[in-house]
Amino acid sequence: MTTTRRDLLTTALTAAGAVVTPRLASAQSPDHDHDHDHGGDHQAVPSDPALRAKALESVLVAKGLVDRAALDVVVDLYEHQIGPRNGARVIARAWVDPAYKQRLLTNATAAIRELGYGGAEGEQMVVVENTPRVHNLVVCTLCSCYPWPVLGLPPVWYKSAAYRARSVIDPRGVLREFGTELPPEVEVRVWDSTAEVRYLVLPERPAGTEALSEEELAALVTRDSMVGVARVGPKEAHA
Ligand SMILES: [Co+2]
Repeated sequence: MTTTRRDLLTTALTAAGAVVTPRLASAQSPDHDHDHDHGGDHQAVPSDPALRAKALESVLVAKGLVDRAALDVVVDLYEHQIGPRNGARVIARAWVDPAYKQRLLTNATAAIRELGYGGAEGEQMVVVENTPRVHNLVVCTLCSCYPWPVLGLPPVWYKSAAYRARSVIDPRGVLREFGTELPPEVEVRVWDSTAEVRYLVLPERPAGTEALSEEELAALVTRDSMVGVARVGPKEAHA
């Protein structure tokens, strides 16, 4: 018998659906409510939407309607450029404007909206400040909750089972793998995102940047520094 690509995809989608349902049911808990629509990230096999997206992409590419390289450019744009640049502007504003920083730390959602950013996946924002004594790290232990309006799409590593588990068990080890070595006296705080609350790290402003403009400061702020896996260095390449 001939097995078509469509049959394979149908089988894969059905199998994924069968796995997803019981896992999702058991993943619900009162203290970490994940009653939202990216629950597909909760299992190891690709999620139902991911499989559908992949199937759709395959068909479009096969029919010559889209170019895979062009798709990669679009994803890169949202994942690395547009999204994190919004967050970087928020951080730079906080660095130059103490009153804004205060508003950001007390009501992040409203302060971020002042700069025009908000909406889906960012309705309830909390900003946590790095200091010489405290370093903050953001994770979503159950799936991939992430503040889209300020950071764009979550990177693949943020969604990985390894990052989600190890950020809690061994945050310093995870930070080391990202090249971030923290002195032992610095306290590491790990923030577990939920469907409701999304966290953004306010990194420390690097020394020697007093003469920089707000725009130049924003250019130093990387996506990774706002998730907390990195710090902002004066010579850091942009995200
Ligand atoms: Co989540």
